[in-house]
Amino acid sequence: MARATGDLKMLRRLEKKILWLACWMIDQANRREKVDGVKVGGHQASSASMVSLMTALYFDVLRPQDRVAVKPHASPVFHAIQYLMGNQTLEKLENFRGYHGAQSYPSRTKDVDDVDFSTGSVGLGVGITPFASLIQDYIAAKGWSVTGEKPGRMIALVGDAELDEGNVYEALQEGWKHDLRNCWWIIDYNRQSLDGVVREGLYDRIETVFKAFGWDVVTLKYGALQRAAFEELGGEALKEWIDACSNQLYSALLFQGGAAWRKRLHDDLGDQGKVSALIDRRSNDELSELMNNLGGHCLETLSETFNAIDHDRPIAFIAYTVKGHGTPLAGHKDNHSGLMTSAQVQAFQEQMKVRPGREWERFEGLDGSAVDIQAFLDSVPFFAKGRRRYRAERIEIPQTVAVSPGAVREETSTQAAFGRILDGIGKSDSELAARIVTTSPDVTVSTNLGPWVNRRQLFARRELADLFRDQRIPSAQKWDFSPKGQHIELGIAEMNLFLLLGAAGLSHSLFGERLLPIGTLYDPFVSRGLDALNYACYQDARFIVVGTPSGISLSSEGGAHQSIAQPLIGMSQDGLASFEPAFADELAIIIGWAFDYMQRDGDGDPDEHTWLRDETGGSVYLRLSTRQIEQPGRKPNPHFAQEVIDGATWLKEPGPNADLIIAYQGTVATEAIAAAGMLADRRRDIGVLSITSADRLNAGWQAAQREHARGNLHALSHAERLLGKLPRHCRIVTVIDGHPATLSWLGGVMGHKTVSLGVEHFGQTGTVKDLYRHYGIDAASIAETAASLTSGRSEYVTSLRAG
Ligand SMILES: Cc1ncc(C[n+]2csc(CCOP(=O)(O)OP(=O)(O)O)c2C)c(N)n1
Ligand SMILES: [Mg+2]
Repeated sequence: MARATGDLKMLRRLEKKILWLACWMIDQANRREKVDGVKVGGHQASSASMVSLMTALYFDVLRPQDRVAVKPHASPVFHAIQYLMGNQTLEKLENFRGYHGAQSYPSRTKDVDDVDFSTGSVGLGVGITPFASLIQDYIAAKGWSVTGEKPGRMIALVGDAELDEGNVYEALQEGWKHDLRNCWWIIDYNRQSLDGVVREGLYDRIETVFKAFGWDVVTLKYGALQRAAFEELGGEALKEWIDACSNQLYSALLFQGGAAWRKRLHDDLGDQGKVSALIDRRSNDELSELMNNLGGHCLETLSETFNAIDHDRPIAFIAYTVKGHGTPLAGHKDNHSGLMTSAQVQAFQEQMKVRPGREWERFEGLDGSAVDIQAFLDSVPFFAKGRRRYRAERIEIPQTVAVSPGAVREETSTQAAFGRILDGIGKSDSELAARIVTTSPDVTVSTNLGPWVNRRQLFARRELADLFRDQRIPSAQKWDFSPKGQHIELGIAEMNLFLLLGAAGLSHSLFGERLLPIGTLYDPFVSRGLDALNYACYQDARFIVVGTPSGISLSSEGGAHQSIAQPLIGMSQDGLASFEPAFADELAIIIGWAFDYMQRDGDGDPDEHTWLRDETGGSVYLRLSTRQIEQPGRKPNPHFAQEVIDGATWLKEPGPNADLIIAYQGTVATEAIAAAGMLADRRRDIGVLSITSADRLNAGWQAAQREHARGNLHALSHAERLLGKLPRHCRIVTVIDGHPATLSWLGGVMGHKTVSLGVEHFGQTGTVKDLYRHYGIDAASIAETAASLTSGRSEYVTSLRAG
């Protein structure tokens, strides 16, 4: 129940104010001078649809530990609420959708008003809430909860068309497996999407689906006014009519208003005495108000229903609403991007009793005293603790991680080394080991997380022993589930992996407890979860994602399992530092660095050594391989370690007269080294550049160039330092088991002619040798390419082939 009847009155005032502010914000944004001919936009109708729901939630139902993903197009409503509470500035509202203004879609990173989850790509805000709840449970199970609160509810305010997104159902299924608690999805069931009105009968589908996954379904169909009318004589007939009415017709009548309702109801219900009298007792305005009084717009109903929930089972609330409710846009099927005209805004303003010039004033047009309203706002529980952004202590990284001698063998793959490094950490009782949480979409064993999981076990809210072990059936995997476990095993859906990494990677900020999440998946399937990866990065979640195996080096698996574009994804994804080391010693250094990088949150100036913004930190992507290759057997030193992190190091330093260098990234190191060997008798000074991160090498170069443009001519990036000492005539051949564009930019750094080898077309089945030859990344092809760049080509190529 709302706290008191007086509160309900107050909620109604706030509802009116929030609707006004949201509509005015969008209106003003669209009245700003268009400098570049691009419309500003905004969603008055989508916002209006959610005003009552959000008023009830934020001013009555929510508690500080609750976390909310707000439907993207209700961003103005959210900002209006925060503005009323003094958490959003007038300047930013006036500049909604403008440069440094309040964001079009709620953004954790770009908005100042305590956004819990960013939204924008429909379905993802919905999908992250079950995973946030799982992480909340995980933290509680470890006895860590810094807030000491009872668990928060992870709430998604869902546009009904968001339920078209497949990731929503993937999340439902995964939630069921993990015994999901404390998760509410409140569906703004306005039966409209962007292009129009949704299919009839959607309600039944939605209800059935949720129930199938073990959710409670609570329907908010009729408001208090409607329920009262149904109790009147003839009310039953009216209810039956409403229930039978199609979405299209209901919307159209809502748009047309009272007179249209009267005519239609009379036409359909005929002269049925009682119900006709029920209709005739009401004026057109009253009739319209009655038909608009759906559950999702009735503060009383909303408040009562939400506050009455006394359990932690997941709930889908289906709240019937009207898109554009309370505005002239209500119900029209084209209203998604529709904006009120000037005349409509003027009339709306008069109706809201907002005097010209006072449009932004917080209490303008509200009845009741400003002192009383302010006193009410000051007492709202949700805002009582101020901004709910936590910080967590930094977890120490033992030096041994970056050295990990156990990971290095004479011959090994980066994937095997990864497994050994994690296993080594798992053996220790360090704080680092305790804070790592791993996860994988059904590829735990095949991505080499197995040894770590055997040590650290699987997480579940309830204990579940490994039946095979109990039955003494030999198996390499010892999988006990318990609240102590540190691995969260997921089903195959990669979207869920990235949503979970997103939620776990925000744990320090959402729950005040640092987790160091590591997720593994097959590299090509990074694409399957790409939007959720982007979403996690956009929210500044912190995690390590390991794509393994990768490339055509996964030779016998064929084109469907061999990744090509992933190095470019790694380079272009903001918030993600990508590495593809060739050797185990490099990988150990990178992992040690990554644990630290994930925990950084400064915002100082770029590092003058690399010109990267390393103070801010971010997430890390490791592209690894199952291909076993001979290891160089080096002794790591600090200089080498720094270069590995900066993105490149000379495997073979070029001589003073080098006319060729071979630059490689990843497991084709062996081919690059062999090619250099084949060429060495003619080209003593040949260099081999080992690139551990095209991403960071490139980013440092870009940053230094920007610094040059600003007039700092001393800015020198790592790439410039490495390539700057090469003679001008020197050629570069680059090679990668991935798209060649990953490295082709190296030619632009100092203007050296460059040829880039790699994979551009879908892979094949075969041996590594077959495939490297087919795609021209074997040693002979590299050497041939090098030869073609210099004089005396034909004779030289002949000798190479003969050799
Ligand atoms: C992944 C994705 N695809 C497309 C869009 C474009 N889009 C924005 S809103 C919308 C329809 C939303 O309808 P609904 O969720 O019912 O919200 P309503 O506007 O009715 O409140 C679409 C298709 C988007 N934001 N994200
Ligand atoms: Mg809708």
